[in-house]
Amino acid sequence: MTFAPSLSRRRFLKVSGVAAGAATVAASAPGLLRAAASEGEKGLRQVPTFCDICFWKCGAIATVRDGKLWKIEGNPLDPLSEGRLCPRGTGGVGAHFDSDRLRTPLMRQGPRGEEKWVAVTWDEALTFIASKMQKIKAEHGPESIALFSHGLGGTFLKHTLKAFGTPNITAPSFAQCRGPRDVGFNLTFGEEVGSPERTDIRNAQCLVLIGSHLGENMHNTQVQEFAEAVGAGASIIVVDPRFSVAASKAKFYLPIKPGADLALILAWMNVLVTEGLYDKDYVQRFGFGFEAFAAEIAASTPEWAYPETGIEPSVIRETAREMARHRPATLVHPGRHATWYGDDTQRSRAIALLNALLGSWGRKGGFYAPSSMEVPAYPCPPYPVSALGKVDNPGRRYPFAIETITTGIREATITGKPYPVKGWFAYATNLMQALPNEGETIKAIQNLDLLVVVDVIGSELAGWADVILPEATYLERYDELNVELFRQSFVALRQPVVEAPNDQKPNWWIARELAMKLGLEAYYPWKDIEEYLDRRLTAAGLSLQTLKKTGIALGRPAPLYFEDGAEAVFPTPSRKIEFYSPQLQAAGFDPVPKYRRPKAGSAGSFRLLFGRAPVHSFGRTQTNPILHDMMPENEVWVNLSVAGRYGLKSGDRVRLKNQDGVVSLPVKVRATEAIRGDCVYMVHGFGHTSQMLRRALHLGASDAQLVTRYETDALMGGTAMNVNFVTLEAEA
Ligand SMILES: Nc1nc2c(c(=O)[nH]1)N[C@H]1C(S)=C(S)[C@@H](COP(=O)(O)OP(=O)(O)OC[C@H]3O[C@@H](n4cnc5c(=O)[nH]c(N)nc54)[C@H](O)[C@@H]3O)O[C@H]1N2
Ligand SMILES: Nc1nc2c(c(=O)[nH]1)N[C@H]1C(S)=C(S)[C@@H](COP(=O)(O)OP(=O)(O)OC[C@H]3O[C@@H](n4cnc5c(=O)[nH]c(N)nc54)[C@H](O)[C@@H]3O)O[C@H]1N2
Ligand code: SF4
Ligand SMILES: [Mo]
Repeated sequence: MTFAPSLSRRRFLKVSGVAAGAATVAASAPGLLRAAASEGEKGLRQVPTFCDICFWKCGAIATVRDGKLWKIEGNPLDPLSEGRLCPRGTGGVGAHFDSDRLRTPLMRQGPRGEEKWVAVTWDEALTFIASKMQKIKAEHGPESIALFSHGLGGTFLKHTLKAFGTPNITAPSFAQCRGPRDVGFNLTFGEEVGSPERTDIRNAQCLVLIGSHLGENMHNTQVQEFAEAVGAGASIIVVDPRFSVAASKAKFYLPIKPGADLALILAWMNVLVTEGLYDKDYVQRFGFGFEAFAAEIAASTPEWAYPETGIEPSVIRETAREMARHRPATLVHPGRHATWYGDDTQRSRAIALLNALLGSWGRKGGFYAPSSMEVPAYPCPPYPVSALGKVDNPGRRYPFAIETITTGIREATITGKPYPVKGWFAYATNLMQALPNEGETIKAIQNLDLLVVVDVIGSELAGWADVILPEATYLERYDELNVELFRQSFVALRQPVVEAPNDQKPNWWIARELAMKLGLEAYYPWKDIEEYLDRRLTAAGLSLQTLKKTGIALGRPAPLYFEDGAEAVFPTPSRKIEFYSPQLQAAGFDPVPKYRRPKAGSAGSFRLLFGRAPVHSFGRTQTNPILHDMMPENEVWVNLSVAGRYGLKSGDRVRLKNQDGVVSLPVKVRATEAIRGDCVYMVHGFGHTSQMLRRALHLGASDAQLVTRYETDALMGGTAMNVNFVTLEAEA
């Protein structure tokens, strides 16, 4: 049993010497020392913790002035933030002050989705939930309850539900996000790129971004390192149908036809191989099946790729040569949100292979070897083993899935097959915006006997709940420790900075109380979270007392690159980098990626694309008063000449109508040359419809609402969402 899920199934690189007592703890952050000195005099208090406005978990220092939360900044000791937070992190204090916060547990009155509630006590809410769970268990087995949980905060609820006996625990970060990438890299190198990604952007001399819109995607370390690389004169190649922030820093900008990336990557590899520009020593030492691979891509010339991609053959050749010139310090970024067109695992595999040709895996300026600290789990009884197994992927229909598939659980909830699912818990995930086709989500919810949502605000999903449990925000609670695989190993503590303003409770308390009501006391041998954290930290040679002061402890540095002694291991079946994949061939898939043209939309329609804005996280920050003020609504990017044809100019409002007749809320047009004419683009997370989100209600449009269609990746069950088309409808 592991109780440190962030380490399971990923390579755990043992750092020599990071046994008890060997971890290095810096005395104190410089900023903290100053603050400690001033405490009392000016009524200032500083508390190190880590951010939760997104899943990057940057180390931070919060300042309380005269008993009130004042500001939050980066913790200079933290290797993720290096002392600087992104704009969302800085605005994170707004989460505490948000007037749209849930204040007390709520139970549904009237039909599901009507958003009529009665306030109840925690004891009433948890007693009701526990008795419903026992009833479902008695009728259908414990597997009949599923948990959707996104992020570190869900650790203890996962623990309670595993102890209850369900194996059906999932997050949208696999099948709706990075799943295809992780599977594609795993099939090729035998390892994943992880989160935070093991990309050595800082040292890259050539950085290739295929849709990875760093600068809008604000994952802190990546953006800071991107800025460093640009400052150091790295050659940047950006491939995106939209002129992104990253594109504005690029030496080469390739405005590709949406969905044609695999054709471009195959053509790049064709150039590297036919011109003999790839890293022959590296491929010879570490590669498997190179000859068969080379034969497969022989026909994928730049001339072949041109009509598919819209990128001139001369540009394809020139950019391939640019990559070769800087290898192995050429990093083709693996991306993160990879669920685009349905061939995503194969596209990700092609990205992995391109990196392999450039010799960048395990090399400086490519992909480093990450390490993590050993922080032993708190000893606990083993979880019961389910006789039925997981519900999401019957018969391993998606043979290469390596995590539980959210949409597989949704499907089982609708069909009752392979067995019925009657209860859902959702922790820190808004499935109405995260999963494609909200109609299917609603259909599944209608089949449930119990839907419990744990959130800080009343999301769209909370609107459909039977019981809503209000959580304390990250600034008001302890959480599980953050131990990650990264370039520098570390352990970080989240601790309360201020008290929760109303009757909100932290997840560890909620999960523990629920376990008590379910008779699962044996799984909570610790009396409270402080005892739990201290025991884990003590076992690692640290203590809660020290971490409360510093927020973070660093492990010993480990070699990052093959040339420095990092072990060149490839845990694939052949123990090599699989240019040709016998695993894929045996399962009936292309052993070398093949391009298939994505389906086009009907005449006069535009492909709907979406992405991030620097000041918002998904659909979770629109009611945060600080971040709301910076960007209250989204816009739809429409190509300037297309807009002209429709008589539209920037600031006009339109509605988007998709291929299935779904019509969006009115949204402002941004008429711009910075996007191709065959697509439109908007920032994800707006167009809220939950009445509980008063500040954000009906502002902007929701991409999720328009994503009624999706293509399922046959290898691993990911749901590709860039397959919807819209027309522009005048706003009356
Ligand atoms: N159409 C469309 N769908 C997408 C995407 C897209 O761009 N477009 N992106 C995909 C990607 S990349 C991902 S990773 C997923 C993300 O999908 P989700 O993980 O579902 O992300 P959010 O939609 O932000 O939902 C997070 C929920 O957590 C709540 N929350 C915030 N803080 C806390 C807290 O401290 N405690 C608790 N209990 N709850 C909290 C928020 O209020 C919000 O309701 O969505 C995927 N789905
Ligand atoms: N500010 C902020 N930052 C975030 C998040 C957030 O919510 N807010 N969420 C985080 C999470 S969980 C994730 S997964 C990442 C997601 O961020 P990324 O992985 O960087 O990007 P995507 O969301 O996949 O893609 C969006 C970009 O791809 C382009 N694009 C669309 N279609 C195509 C295509 O066919 N080909 C190519 N080449 N490009 C295309 C779009 O124009 C856009 O620029 O962001 C992370 N960072
Ligand atoms: S990237 Fe920004 S929002 Fe995410 S954890 Fe770091 S500071 Fe917070
Ligand atoms: Mo994501």
